[in-house]
Amino acid sequence: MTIDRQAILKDIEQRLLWLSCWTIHNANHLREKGDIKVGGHQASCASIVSIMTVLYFSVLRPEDRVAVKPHAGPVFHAVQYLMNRQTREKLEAFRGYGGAQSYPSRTKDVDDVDFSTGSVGLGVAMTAFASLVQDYVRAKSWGAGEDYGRMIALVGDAELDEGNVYECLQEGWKQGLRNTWWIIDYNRQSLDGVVREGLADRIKAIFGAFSWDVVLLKHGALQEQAFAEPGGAALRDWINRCPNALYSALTFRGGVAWRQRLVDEIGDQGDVSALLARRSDDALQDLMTNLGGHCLTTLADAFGAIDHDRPTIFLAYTIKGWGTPLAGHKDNHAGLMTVAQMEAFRERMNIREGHEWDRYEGLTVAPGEMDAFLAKVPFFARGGRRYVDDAIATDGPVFLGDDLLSTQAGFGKILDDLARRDNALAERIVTTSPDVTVSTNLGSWVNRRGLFSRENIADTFRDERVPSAQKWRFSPDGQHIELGIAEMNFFLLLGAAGLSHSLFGKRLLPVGTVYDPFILRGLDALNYACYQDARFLLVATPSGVSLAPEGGAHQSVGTPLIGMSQDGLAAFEPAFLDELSVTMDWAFDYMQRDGEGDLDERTWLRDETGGSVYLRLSTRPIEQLVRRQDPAFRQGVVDGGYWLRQPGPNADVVIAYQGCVAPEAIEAVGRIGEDRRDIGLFAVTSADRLIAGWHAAQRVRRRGDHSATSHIERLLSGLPPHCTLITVIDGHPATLAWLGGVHGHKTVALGVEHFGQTGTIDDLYRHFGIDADAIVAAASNIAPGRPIRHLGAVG
Ligand SMILES: Cc1ncc(C[n+]2csc(CCOP(=O)(O)OP(=O)(O)O)c2C)c(N)n1
Ligand SMILES: [Mg+2]
Repeated sequence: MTIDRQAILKDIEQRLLWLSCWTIHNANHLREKGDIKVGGHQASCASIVSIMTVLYFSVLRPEDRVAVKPHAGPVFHAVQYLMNRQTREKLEAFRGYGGAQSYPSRTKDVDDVDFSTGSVGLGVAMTAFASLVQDYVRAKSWGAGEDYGRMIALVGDAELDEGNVYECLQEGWKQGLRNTWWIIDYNRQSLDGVVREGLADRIKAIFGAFSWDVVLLKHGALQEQAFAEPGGAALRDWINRCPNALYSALTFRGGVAWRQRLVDEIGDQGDVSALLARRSDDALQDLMTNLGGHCLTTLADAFGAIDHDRPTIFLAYTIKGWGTPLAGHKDNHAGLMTVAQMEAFRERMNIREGHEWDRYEGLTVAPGEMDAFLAKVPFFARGGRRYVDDAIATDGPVFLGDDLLSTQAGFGKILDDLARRDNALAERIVTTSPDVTVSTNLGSWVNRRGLFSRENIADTFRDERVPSAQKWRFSPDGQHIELGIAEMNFFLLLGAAGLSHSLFGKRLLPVGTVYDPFILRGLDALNYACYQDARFLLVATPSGVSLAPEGGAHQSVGTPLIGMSQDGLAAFEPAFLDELSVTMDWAFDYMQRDGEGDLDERTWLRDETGGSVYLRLSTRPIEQLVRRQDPAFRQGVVDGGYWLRQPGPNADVVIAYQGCVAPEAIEAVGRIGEDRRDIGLFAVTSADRLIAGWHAAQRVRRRGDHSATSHIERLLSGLPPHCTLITVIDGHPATLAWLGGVHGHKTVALGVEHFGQTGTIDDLYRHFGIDADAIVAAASNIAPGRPIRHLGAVG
């Protein structure tokens, strides 16, 4: 670094420190919003400003992507503000309605956030999967683009407590992870306190074991200089022996306290005493807080020295609250400078009152010099870094001719059909699965399209002529990414692959298969992927209790409710193959939409914006009693439901079902129909889309457009008031129980509320009361009319 450059970077670092603390202060003390304090995080910002200064203004290139630790959000916004890419209005409204977000958000912020963060640990691992996706895309004939970027995570040290970080380490090692940097803001403080001694040694050992390079940034240049002075070695030893908590406490207390302690413990009246005596109290505080993560030169040298693509972790020692009166206090995580402290801080930072938001306030270099410097910062040289890629046309539904098949098997056959095609759709599909590739029916797709790895790996079993249905050949052309069992990794990969068009300019159509109950294992990562607006098709089997003898531990009860409540995810549970075919074709299109948020005036769904899709499928083979491909059928399937048997005007009973209990519902209708008039049978393909449309139409009506009517309101509008709805699902009954609320019909909701019981499908359906007998009994008990003759035995 030249002297000038160093001065400019120092100025920028101080501007970032000021602006981030001011943004938070402003949101808490100045904005009118009652007396609610919204939390500090000034200390979390202060500990990482030096690192972010060096990265954003010197080291990064436009192709690099960064996940910023959640509580450094204000620093990130300050970086963008300095570059004129964030507005003062948004910063003044920080954490407010329409303002800059507390934690960087791809979807809600306007300033080019690469990866959202917030749930600690996920942004960290996301970078590893983004790197894997980068490798995948660039290995393909259609994937050429800009240079390989480094996927960088700025990590709070407490984030390393999150298990998903280590799950991803193991996966990364298997996949030959590269171009990934994790920079640990090692301030040795979390939310509640100071981290245990010796964490650095554990980190070194763990990351070393997975072939990461570990770079320690413990001391800054000032400290290194002092260590070279007579007595310096003793000072170095003392620092290295000093417990984290004591170091933090002395930092908080300042120069006088340092001197007292150091004199007490290593003051020898000789070299060390002289070394200390040469420094004022302020200079001593500067020296002792000059850790590697706060030294611009040390940081720039360390990042600049990396001339390889191996994954690298930088352990940058920092001080939480560095440069502020909060420095080092163990309670400073949510701490906030008082108005008086902020005043003193303002003066020390050379900020004139009323000029707090001025971009160049308090600079030591001339504004012209700063202008010239900022105009050439490499990271910002190309402007915005959000890419787009053309949408890929779908081929229309692949209809299957089978008479008896499960939706899971149907899914495998449809993918197999797509795999035979030589077109863009087949080319851009990438599948993945957490070690359940074969058991979720992806086998034939993988046989045709191969597994991805950067290097060719032969299929040993095939070469050794061991007969196997699976051709397990790895190559750069492969289109299946095989993951270990960790479901967090699975959802993080879907998240990264589902952002490929935006991150790398090349669209992928990710399809992930998982056991339905284990969605829960990766739930936060699923939520995280949706929050970032990643686009993917999630296919989950087996589901419910219909997996039967497979065992109680694998039953999923609440997943339909997850599908309904997860924002950004349209959930379907088709029963018949034709429904599945229509849904999959629609899904590939829906995943690629990026229109405005206007509501569809037929369904009142937000369909123009698109999103991800979840198919809850079943391993239960079902006789294909429904064979339809006509437009009305297709529309009904996509909108969330259709009449399998239209109710008559005097219907006493309507049976509504979702998913693989269709045969039970159909049988029950046949039996009830003899004794009840006009009975209707309603096939629900997506309770999620039905309820979303209903709620949206209600909102539109409240705003004055009384003509707004949703799909479900139209479908149920002809039912007489006395009609009873009986709903049934192999899942939590609340999924469909709300149907009665649409027009005020009495409802009996059948479903599963307990898990763990094993048995055949017949046993379990009887046990949980979702078989035809139970449906008939419900109709007999509750709906008025003469007794139903075909009641059968109810267990
Ligand atoms: C999954 C999750 N659990 C809990 C929190 C609440 N939380 C926010 S920050 C934090 C501790 C952060 O400590 P660290 O990572 O060391 O950050 P820094 O010290 O740099 O602020 C916690 C527990 C969260 N954001 N995400
Ligand atoms: Mg910390």
